[in-house]
Amino acid sequence: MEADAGRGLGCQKTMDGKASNGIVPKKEIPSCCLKAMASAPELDAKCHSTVVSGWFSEHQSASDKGNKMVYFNNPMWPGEAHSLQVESILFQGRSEYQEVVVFKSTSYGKVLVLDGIVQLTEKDECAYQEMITHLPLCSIPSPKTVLVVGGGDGGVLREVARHNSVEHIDICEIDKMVIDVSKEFFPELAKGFEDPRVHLHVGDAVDFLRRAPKEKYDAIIVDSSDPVGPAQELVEKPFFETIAKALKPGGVLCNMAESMWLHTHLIQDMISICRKIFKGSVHYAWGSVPTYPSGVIGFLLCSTEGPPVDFKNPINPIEKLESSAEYERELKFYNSEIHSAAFALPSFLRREVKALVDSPDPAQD
Ligand code: SPD
Repeated sequence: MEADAGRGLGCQKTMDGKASNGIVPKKEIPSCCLKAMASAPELDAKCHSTVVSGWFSEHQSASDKGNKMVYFNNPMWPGEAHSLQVESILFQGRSEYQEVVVFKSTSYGKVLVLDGIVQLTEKDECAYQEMITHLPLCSIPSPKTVLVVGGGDGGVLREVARHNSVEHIDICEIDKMVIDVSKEFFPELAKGFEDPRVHLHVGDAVDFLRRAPKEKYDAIIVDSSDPVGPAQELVEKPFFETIAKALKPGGVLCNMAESMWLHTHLIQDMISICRKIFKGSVHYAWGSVPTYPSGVIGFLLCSTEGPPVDFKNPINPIEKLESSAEYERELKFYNSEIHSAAFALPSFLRREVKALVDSPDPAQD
């Protein structure tokens, strides 16, 4: 389905071609995010992606109030505009869970947008997928069983597949439309699904983890969208508890953990919750992704009680894998130096993180 750039995406069509009225149900915001959005009065803001005059603006949500278009701030980053120039809209559809848009930008290649929020662009996806995958997998000696939560575009699978020690990869993605759209428009990411070690489960990860065998995984990677909409439960305590149970002793979690510039309270909450649940260690790392709000994204790294994990000094360095014959695609962002550097926190974040945790871990200092 092709649509012109320069026109609002208010008139939606579902993937099966049925027209929809474009009304998105009101979204409940979790308490941790309410703190982050304390200054946003638009609780009824709708998450429509919007293209106006050839520009996609992530901050905007459009609402038609009596024939007058009113634009709201996105509750996750009030008062900011993140825009990309649009060459053409390649796909727009509405799944059971969210609005899915793919467009071609003039400077970042193709862009995947869910509920009005940029998930990836062809130009900078490498930074996010490589970091969220290799930070955990290079921190343990020989990862064998891995679970990816979300990650329906396949980019994280592509990165996990670099690790020869891995024997089994489960992925639980709730939205099949994301997988289908990625296979069609982002083959460089979706090729991750082709690896024979991958087992795809389309469904709710909260449910999947509740039913997961105890101590099954060496590593769990939570590659979710922001915690508004389908990913809401993925930053809450019960979810982290099921993750800890599904990990082996000394197993690791890497969870997408937003921007230190925009979501300090959410980060504090996540660290605080995880410090109670993960008896090994809990750390925050970050990296640069230019098309995410504020240009950075964080990762929460936790380990369960068991063999200690030294997150800051990779025991399973990627450079060792890079020299192996099966290594096809060059890494663009991640290396062992970036790995260690990712744990260095700016002074303001160090202070804020330290102030909230119950028993500060000296390693965070
Ligand atoms: N604010 C956007 C955060 C998006 C994180 N998920 C991206 C999915 C890429 N595999």
